[in-house]
Amino acid sequence: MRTEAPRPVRLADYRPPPYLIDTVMLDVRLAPQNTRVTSGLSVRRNPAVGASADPLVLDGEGIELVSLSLDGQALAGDAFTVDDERLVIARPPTTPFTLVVETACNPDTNTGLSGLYRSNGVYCTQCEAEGFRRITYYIDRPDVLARFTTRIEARRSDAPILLSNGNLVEQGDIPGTERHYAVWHDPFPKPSYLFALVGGELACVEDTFVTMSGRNVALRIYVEPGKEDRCGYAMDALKRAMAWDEQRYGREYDLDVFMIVAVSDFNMGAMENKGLNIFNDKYILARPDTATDVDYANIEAIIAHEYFHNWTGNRITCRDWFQLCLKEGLTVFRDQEFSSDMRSRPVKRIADVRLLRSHQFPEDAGPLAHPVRPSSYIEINNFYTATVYEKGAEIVRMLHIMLGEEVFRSAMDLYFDRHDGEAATIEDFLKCMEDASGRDLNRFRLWYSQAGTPQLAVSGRYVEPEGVYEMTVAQSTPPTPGQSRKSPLHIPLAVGLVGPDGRDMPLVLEGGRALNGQIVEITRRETTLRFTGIDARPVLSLNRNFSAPVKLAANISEDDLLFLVTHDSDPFNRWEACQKYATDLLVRAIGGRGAMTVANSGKRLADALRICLDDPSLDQAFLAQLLTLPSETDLAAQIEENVDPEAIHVARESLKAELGQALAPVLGALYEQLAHDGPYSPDAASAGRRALRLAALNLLAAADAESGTALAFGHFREASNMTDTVGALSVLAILDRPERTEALQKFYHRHHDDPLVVDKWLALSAMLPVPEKIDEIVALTSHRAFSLEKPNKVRALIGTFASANPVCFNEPAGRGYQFVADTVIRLDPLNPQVAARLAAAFKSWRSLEPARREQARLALERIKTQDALSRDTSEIVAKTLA
Ligand code: B3K
Ligand code: ZN
Repeated sequence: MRTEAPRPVRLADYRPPPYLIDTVMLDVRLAPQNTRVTSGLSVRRNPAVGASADPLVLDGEGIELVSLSLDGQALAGDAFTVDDERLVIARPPTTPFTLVVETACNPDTNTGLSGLYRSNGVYCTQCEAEGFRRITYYIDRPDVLARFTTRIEARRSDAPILLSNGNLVEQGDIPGTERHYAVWHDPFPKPSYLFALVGGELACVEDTFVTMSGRNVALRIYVEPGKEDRCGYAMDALKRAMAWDEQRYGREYDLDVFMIVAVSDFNMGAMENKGLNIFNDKYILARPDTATDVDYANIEAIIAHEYFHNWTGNRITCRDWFQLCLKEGLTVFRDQEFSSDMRSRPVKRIADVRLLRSHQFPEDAGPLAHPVRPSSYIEINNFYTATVYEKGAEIVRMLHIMLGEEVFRSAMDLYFDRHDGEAATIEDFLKCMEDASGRDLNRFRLWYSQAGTPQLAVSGRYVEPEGVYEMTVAQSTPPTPGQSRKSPLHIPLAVGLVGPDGRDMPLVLEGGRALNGQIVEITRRETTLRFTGIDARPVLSLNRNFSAPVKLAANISEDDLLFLVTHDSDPFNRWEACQKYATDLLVRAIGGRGAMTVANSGKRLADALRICLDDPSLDQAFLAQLLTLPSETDLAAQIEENVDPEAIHVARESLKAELGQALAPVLGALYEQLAHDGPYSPDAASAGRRALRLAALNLLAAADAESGTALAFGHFREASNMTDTVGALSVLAILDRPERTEALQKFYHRHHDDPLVVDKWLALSAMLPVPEKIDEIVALTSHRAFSLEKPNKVRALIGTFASANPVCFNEPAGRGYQFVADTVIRLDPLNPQVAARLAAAFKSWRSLEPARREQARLALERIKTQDALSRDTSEIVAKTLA
């Protein structure tokens, strides 16, 4: 918390650290309000920087300095200075020395959940990005890599389990006391952000994994006692992830033990600390009656993501925080591929593209737009964004597409080989891609520095007499804050020409220019391509499998889109054509244009869907995606200006109703046919069956509120697993009917003592799109199930309200904005990271229609003028208003 304007940190100002730390001996004596940390650091000058009289600057925040000694001598008061942010030793020795720093901190009052805190009585840490400085004074930056030995001591009754990174080397009681200790040693040099420590009463679920070279690794998942029966799926996912990384990347685990601890209060999903991952328990605990299919899929993906970080992130880390996408984009790509191999590849791709469109595209189009590798930040925690993660993964995916699996793999081998044990940069990564492939990625690298979603305008025409299909692609990227002029990017565009019989035509470029499979690589502002030997008018299938994260505008007729829905050989593009068709028709309806066409179009869409529902080549999970219309947020992003969220909601619901009516017999039959009495299994095929049945229920309920409500209520009553329960409740949750209230009450009554299920109740309760009922949602902040100090509760209730209930969040009088702004203001002093994330819900305010825009601006201004706003929230709000 500060009053003066914080200074931005800039990539251009990067300098190597003047001092390095080789080893750290930490001695942590845990106590709820007064934890003592003694840190012994072996420090030397960085030979790469050369001899100079640099002071030694150690970061530290929210901790109290107890003592300080250098080479065994207490440091005199005039030899150092200490303030709220750092400890500076002006003239340290020129030869290596040992510094011992003793500090105190208070885990109990640490509501920001960064550094060392207690969650439900369990001590745990979160150090990324800059939390280690809240534990002890340190050179808290990722390019300082040290070997850590950690001794933890606590009262046995307070913390029977004591964990840290690496391997356990010693443990025992302290005679004559109620205390005990454990010593952990991590042989791998690591940056401080990967440090972790846990102490508490935890139950352990154990298994083993034999690595490809035959080493035995103990796998341990620690959870709150009593939750052991909910760890099976996480453990299974972990073993599959370990095997997959060996098979796909040749990467083996490197310690004797891999531990995961699940805690209930966590600022995000999980953290990849070396050998000791800490998870939000939402992404570990699952049982058929407590977790949905989506939860299971998330657990699988996040377990894999954190595990994969062991190589992409930990063994090779980031030189500085600007390089965050080096570990995050790459690791997201790796976890996406893992999930694709475990489940249906096209369905996973659809889910990822939905996420990109609903989170990253709006970010890229609004005031918070930033490059995948930003060039400056005020608070790094604000940059764990959809752009860094999801667009970062898309960039790696494009490299994978252009290089092909085999060359990409050899480039990754080179990367692991060349940079193991180092803190690397995007340049290092791209150099490996270039060296292994012999390609020039000079233009491609702009993807890292240029913000904004590229737009491709494509026009194609069939020149029948010449047997040529001609396609012109023009690319542009709209201006983003701080970047008014954009250069053309290197874009791999997967293209298909679908013949009248539905088969792909061979792609032969005029003049014999070679194509990389189906990939056309665009590098100029405008490119014209001529495909020869085309003997009938084809339909253009563009950006297959979403080969590039771009927005497309193409002159493809309604008829051609429907043809692609039913014929494209690329399943992703069958879904995409369907979304595009629905989007166009909804956007027209929202704009009040072409009402007649709209009615007709709805029927034609229903006909195409009917054909797909009959197509044996399509799996059920895919069909469920096909039946799900673009979200209200996606539609708002398409409309771009003067957005009226209520009009979007009404149009979307009425198209759902129209499809439900037109398809009622088929959907009704499908609903019956997909009923299943057997035991629950989380596998992809079973999840697909449930998803399709629920998608049918959704449309049927939209078609006829009376019978639909009854059907959904029946579904709720008969549900024998959480997926069906929540599926039915999500249908009811948006209906303002007594059955909704009754079902939600029953649900709460049944699960009120299970915090993760209560989160589902809070989220479902926040979704009613009826502005007159906002007060009921606001009132839930006083419910005993809610707590501002628990991030999962805040995200469930208020996060869902702001992101999944656009009608109420954007209520015309501004009450939704006031609710979210009030929450940000109350939360900011407690937990700036979560408050700032919530404040980012306003990111699309400028595209609203004028009355709402003004209300949103007032709410933002009110946050901005609060005293002592955190660096996190003030950066988001200032940029959003700028
Ligand atoms: N690396 C962590 C995220 C840390 C967020 C710090 N504010 C989880 C992950 O991406 O794997
Ligand atoms: Zn990550």
